[in-house]
Amino acid sequence: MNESQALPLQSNLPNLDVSGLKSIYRQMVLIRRVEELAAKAYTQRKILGFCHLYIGQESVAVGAAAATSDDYWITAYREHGQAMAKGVSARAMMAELFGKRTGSSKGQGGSMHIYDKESKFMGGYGIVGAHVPLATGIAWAAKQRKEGRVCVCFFGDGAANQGAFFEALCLAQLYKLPVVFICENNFYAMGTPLHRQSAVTDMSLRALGVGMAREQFEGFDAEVVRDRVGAAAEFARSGQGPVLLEIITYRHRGHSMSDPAKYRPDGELDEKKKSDPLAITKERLTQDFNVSEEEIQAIHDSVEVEAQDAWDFAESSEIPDPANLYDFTYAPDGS
Ligand SMILES: Cc1ncc(C[n+]2csc(CCOP(=O)(O)OP(=O)(O)O)c2C)c(N)n1
Ligand SMILES: [Mg+2]
Repeated sequence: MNESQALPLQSNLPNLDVSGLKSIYRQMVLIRRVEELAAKAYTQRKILGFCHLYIGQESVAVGAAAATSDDYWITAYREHGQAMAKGVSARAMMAELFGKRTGSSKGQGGSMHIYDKESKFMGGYGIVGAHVPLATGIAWAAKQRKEGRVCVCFFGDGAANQGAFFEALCLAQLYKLPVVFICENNFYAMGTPLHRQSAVTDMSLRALGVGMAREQFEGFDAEVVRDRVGAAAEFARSGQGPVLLEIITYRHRGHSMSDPAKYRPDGELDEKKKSDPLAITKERLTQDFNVSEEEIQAIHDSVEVEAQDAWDFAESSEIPDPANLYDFTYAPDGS
């Protein structure tokens, strides 16, 4: 029997002070507001194509970013919140969604293909599970270059049933690569509930087949996510090998903009909203750090200004020139 290793109980990250927690709260509020505006823009046909909102899952991205700000990230198509948590501005995000030249992918990627080399955000990907082997490759490169960085790879519960996922885990463990695989279990793959996708519903158990360290936890509290992702990153960074984290979360909206999510059992959404990540962190700020309602309101006010500015910036930016259609697909000069 080769049971996988347990993670260290706590990361070495210092506890967050009030300003650290406020910044986590502001980031989550900003992501939610930008997503709400994206939904509005979509219904006005300012955003075309697919659009998968992250509302309800903000604590996962923002908590993870607080632990791995200088590491590589790669993810799937529900990535607006992850890209912003990692460093993509609200302006560059909204402009990309609007298909404008000022967007993070020069308006040529769209919702599912946000990319930002500078913040080491290695992209969103539309093919379920296909980016997981890329994470293994990025970690391989980081190890060869002795960068001391890990690759954090996000994917869904549905993706954890895909073939390439298993191959990527197998190789990452064999070579002890610095990857933190994060399965964001939001209990649905499109309209299919978890128990109808997989006989094993503890997705962290996928690690056992390749001898990988694993952990499963609830991710509604951004501070908990920061601590556990921090512990996993320290483990991977120190050369002990990759880790599979299953983070329990929930999406408040449908799979994409065309999904009214009628397949949920009655009352489920209301029940899950009781663990809304924003409410949890707000309560911590007001109860434990005595932050006043006025200060909370000031955060929301400044977010409103930033989100509206992003909308205006996106709307007033130019569309890409068709002459550039085939540019940016391959790196110039093989660089
Ligand atoms: C290989 C492949 N198969 C099917 C699809 C269609 N598809 C898009 S999203 C999705 C569900 C994935 O669910 P999950 O991995 O749980 O991510 P979530 O949407 O919940 O974030 C499916 C089946 C696809 N894009 N790629
Ligand atoms: Mg899912």
